[in-house]
Amino acid sequence: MELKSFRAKTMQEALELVRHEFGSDASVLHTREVNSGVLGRLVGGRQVEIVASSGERTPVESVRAEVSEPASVVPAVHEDFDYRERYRADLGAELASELGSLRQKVELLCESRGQQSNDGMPRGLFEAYTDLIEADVDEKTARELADQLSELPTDGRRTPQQLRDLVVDQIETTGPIQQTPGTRRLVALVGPTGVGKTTTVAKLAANYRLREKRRVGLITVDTYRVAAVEQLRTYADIIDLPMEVVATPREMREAVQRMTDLDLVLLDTAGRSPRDEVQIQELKSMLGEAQADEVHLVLSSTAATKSLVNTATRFSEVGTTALMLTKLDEAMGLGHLLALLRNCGLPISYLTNGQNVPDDIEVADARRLADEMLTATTVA
Ligand SMILES: Nc1nc2c(ncn2[C@@H]2O[C@H](COP(=O)(O)OP(=O)(O)OP(=O)(O)O)[C@@H](O)[C@H]2O)c(=O)[nH]1
Ligand SMILES: [Mg+2]
Repeated sequence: MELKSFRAKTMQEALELVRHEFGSDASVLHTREVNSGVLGRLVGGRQVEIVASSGERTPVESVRAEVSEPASVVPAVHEDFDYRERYRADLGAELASELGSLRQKVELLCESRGQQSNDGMPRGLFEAYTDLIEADVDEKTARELADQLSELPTDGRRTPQQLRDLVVDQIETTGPIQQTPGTRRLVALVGPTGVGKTTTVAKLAANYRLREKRRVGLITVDTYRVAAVEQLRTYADIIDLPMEVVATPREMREAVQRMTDLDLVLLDTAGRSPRDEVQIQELKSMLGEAQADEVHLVLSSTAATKSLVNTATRFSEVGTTALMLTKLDEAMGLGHLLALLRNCGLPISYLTNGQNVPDDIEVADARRLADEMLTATTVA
């Protein structure tokens, strides 16, 4: 007597194979469904296996053409044949064939996607994408930049320089405040509380007065916070600058009038909550009275991307014209700022990187900032 297993997609086909091999008097010893797991179905599709012999046990014709029960662990021993041994060998062969088939399918899948790798991203770009993510750039921005990178001509491989240049392209800068001697320029700093507006006003004032020898004046509308006026007055006294404190739109008009002869007037404002519409409108009307030439939105680079973008949107109502980023020295990586720069529509004017007046400020430079952004910071 001969014993053999037959596999096919359907029971009918498997039986046909048995019939072909052993004739119509073949006996069916066992039937089972193979590749019945999710993985098995994905890889090889569902199959039916019949173990049959040429002897007489269950005639082929009496087997129902469907699989009813899952395979028993060890089928009944048939006469003197060591069926368990055979079954173990079959199982090993089956696993090996499934793994081989799986490997083949994965390879085919990769090939069919050509140059594509993770999530449809061309292979050469995947490295750039992960570099951006590591630099704390948000997922959406990283993907968009990778897409933009894919449109650039390449000799087959992407260089870090290409990515850097692309990031540089996203950063628009204003250069320093342009002050023409004999023409007064009025520059206001606005933003949320505690971001460094007053300190930055002091840094700018000191630099324009002491280094550029300009006639600089200060105006503050921050009468909300108890020590705010004194904070700015201390700087005004040290640098020897005229300073005005205004509380109403009329006072603002008069103060601006009194400072017509100066080269540069810096206007410090109270920290406003971007969520408070009344405060934003108050600020807007004050700036309207001042007729500011430039309104710089001051934001701390330590804030999260979403909050930065939302804040910039709210403050756009007051007529912001540029962006100042403070506290770069405290930020753990700067990549998150990229989304802000791409979305707020404002060019960057200055960056500040410490508390020291007047030294810790620099005119924003796109290349330097891009380098800083792409330097991933690892927090221990
Ligand atoms: N590390 C660091 N600290 C800064 C920087 N700029 C300002 N600060 C500090 O941030 C704190 C707040 O600064 P202010 O200039 O008072 O901030 P502000 O925006 O005027 O605050 P409000 O007027 O209350 O809205 C102070 O302790 C500053 O010394 C910076 O670039 N780096
Ligand atoms: Mg202040």
